[in-house]
Amino acid sequence: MHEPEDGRGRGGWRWLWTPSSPALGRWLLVLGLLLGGLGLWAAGRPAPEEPAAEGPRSAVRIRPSSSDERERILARALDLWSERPDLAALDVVLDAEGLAWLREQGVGFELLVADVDAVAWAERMRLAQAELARPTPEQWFSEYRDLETIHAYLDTLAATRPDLARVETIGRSLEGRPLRALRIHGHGTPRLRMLVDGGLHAREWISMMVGTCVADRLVRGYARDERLRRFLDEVELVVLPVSNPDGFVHSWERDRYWRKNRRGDHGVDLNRNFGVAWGGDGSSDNPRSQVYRGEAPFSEPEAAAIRDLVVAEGFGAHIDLHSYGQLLLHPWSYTRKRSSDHARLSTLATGMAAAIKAQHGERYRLMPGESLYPAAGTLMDWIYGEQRTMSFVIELRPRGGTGFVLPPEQIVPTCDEGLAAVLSLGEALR
Ligand code: 0X9
Ligand code: ZN
Repeated sequence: MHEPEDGRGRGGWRWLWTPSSPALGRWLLVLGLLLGGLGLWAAGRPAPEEPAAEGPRSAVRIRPSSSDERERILARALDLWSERPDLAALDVVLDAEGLAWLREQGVGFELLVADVDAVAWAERMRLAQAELARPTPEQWFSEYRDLETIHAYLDTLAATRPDLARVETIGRSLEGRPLRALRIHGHGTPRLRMLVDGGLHAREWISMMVGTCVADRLVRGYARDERLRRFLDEVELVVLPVSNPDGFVHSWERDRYWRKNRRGDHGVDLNRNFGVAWGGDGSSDNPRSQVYRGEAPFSEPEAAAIRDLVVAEGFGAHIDLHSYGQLLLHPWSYTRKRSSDHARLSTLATGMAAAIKAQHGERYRLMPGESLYPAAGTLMDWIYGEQRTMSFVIELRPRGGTGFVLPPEQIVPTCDEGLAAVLSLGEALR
């Protein structure tokens, strides 16, 4: 994410109705909302904020023709979703006035999501129904799960194989929620320690699901899968699926597109709060920015807890799960300078990309983080800089599409890709 735009992300849940809807559609919609609302109530979840009556906010992909144009677009954007290296594309959120402004300026754009709040609302309604049903283990990854459900699932995994897995609380969030991790290891002394974390950014829900799912595959697959058994006998894995629990709860309950933690009324981007090159390019000192770095390195308890874990453990490998864009990034994030392990890091990333492609044919492009855009104070840079840990960011599915709101049918295939990357990295380094 680039320094934006003061990154307000207007948030809240918006009304789905549009004047052009046919009457029948409207009635079905009202019925759906009522049922959904009932589901929310029955699930004991606070109702989302009153949907605002303003026009829709749309996500568009733009390829600015100059850096000047790019800056003007960013200044106008309500939110920045993603930046892409191919032709320097930007995915931004704009309101109707913003779209009209683009047209006036003659700036071409591709519409990704016509109404981002309607998409989020539809997802919320679907989830309200899903929450009423108790999933069987086979159904667990067919839908997104909230913080409490994910944390409870870690306990289930540990109870299934107490000889392989145990739950640890590595610290607490600003609002006092536990940062719960699953430590997984087979038999014998591990030759490699590996950290996999998800959910540093609240709205990137697929990353929390993939983290949990990788843990699930390893724990439940150990008994019957020779490859997984060998892997876990040699590698000790710590999986922290939700690194930003307060933000995640806020994203479920109030603002689907919330990114940061819940510091003050603005939040801090945890992936700008780590102590390597803290304060540099691609981070902001403006609390309203989506890439606000906080008052000091490790000012945020979530980042400090990860630091303490990393210092205590000495991981040889690390994957930081994010979304979206289908990218494999390696250090550095903050500078164009080649890291001294550039060749090794890109060989490892090439191996991961091949393993991912072998799953469902999806391509993940690889590059140093900075080639995407500069970002200072990231977890990946700090782990690599601090301990020379082979560290990567994986931007999971989708490539564009509906951005952070990925259809639930894609959780399992994306997990296949995440697991393939974890196994490829661990096997290369053990
Ligand atoms: O900006 C970030 O923190 C990460 N991307 S995201 O869209 N998930 O927010 C990427 C950080 C990796 N480093 C660089 N791109 N420089
Ligand atoms: Zn992210």
